[in-house]
Amino acid sequence: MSLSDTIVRSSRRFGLAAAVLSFAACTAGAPAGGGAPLGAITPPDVTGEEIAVLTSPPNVPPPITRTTPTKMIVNLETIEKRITLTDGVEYSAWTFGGSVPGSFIRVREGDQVEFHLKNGPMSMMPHNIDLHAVTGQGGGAAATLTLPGAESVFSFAALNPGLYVYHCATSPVPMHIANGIYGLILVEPKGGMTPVDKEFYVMQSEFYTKGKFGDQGVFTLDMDKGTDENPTYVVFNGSVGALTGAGTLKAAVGERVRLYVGNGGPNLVSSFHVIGEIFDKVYGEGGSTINATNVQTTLIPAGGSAIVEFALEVPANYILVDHAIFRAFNKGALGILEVTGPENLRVINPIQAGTTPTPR
Ligand SMILES: [Cu+2]
Repeated sequence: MSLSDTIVRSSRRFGLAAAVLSFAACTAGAPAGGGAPLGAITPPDVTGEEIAVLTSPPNVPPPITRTTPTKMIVNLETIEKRITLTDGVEYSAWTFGGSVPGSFIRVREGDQVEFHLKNGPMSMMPHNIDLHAVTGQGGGAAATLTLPGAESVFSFAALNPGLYVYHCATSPVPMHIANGIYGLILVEPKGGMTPVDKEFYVMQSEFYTKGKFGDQGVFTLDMDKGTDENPTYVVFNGSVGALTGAGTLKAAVGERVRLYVGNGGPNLVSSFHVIGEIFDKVYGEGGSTINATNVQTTLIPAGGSAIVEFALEVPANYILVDHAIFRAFNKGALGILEVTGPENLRVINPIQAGTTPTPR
């Protein structure tokens, strides 16, 4: 089935009138012609300007060392492209910046962000962006509905520190999100994040395709499975094995690691766990406060996030999972953090393997 077939069927399912109304609501308040906002405001405490460094998962832009707010220019493009969910399984995805999840954005509390959203010239669909870090209509969606080949611009104040999901909110919203068009934006607190040795960007999400896990072919969204919340794939960073093999995350004994973890959904809540580790600190639900210590598994709601930190005491292959465990071993939500360095037998000591039966 083609993309256009899918959207027509989807519109029928949602009710075309509702889809059109919703679409109109999304465009209300957008600047005429989708151009730059009238009367852009620069608060008196905002000085200079920077172009935001954007990174593809699992990479995170460098920490912000500025101590004063600036005008931060973000350039992000929606790109429709085919991605690989697993060997022999392709999916016609919609992305921010060409990756699933989309580019990681890092700004500072107090920054005035000038956001440029381009929609790639090869796109078939309009797209917009709802950043959960934004206060105001649609989190920016109302100001950014962008046709293929066009660009929208809006500005917002980064009022609240935290780790926020962003996603496309063009109607039908579930279809856009299910097709992979989401990512994370970190608003660093004014005092900055505590320094750590390694930071990684991990985002869980689901894909809904006809048939079973591993069935070969090129797929688009199966709206019935999406509505039933019955995903074929549950993955970290957009594909089965994105964080294993060549994509394995790497760190060393003695280092402190911070994971910025998001959940694009569109439906499931993640029971995020790292096998063999304990989260020393959790910024629950991606807020700016460490509200839990010594945590085994943290819940990450659909459209939400968490920041977890831990020290590495011994070498191991630590395994990132959604501890709703069939999702990890049967649907793809599994990654590896490979840690090398000296053993510490006080921390863990394999004394005797029970692989040889002892005579009775
Ligand atoms: Cu979209």
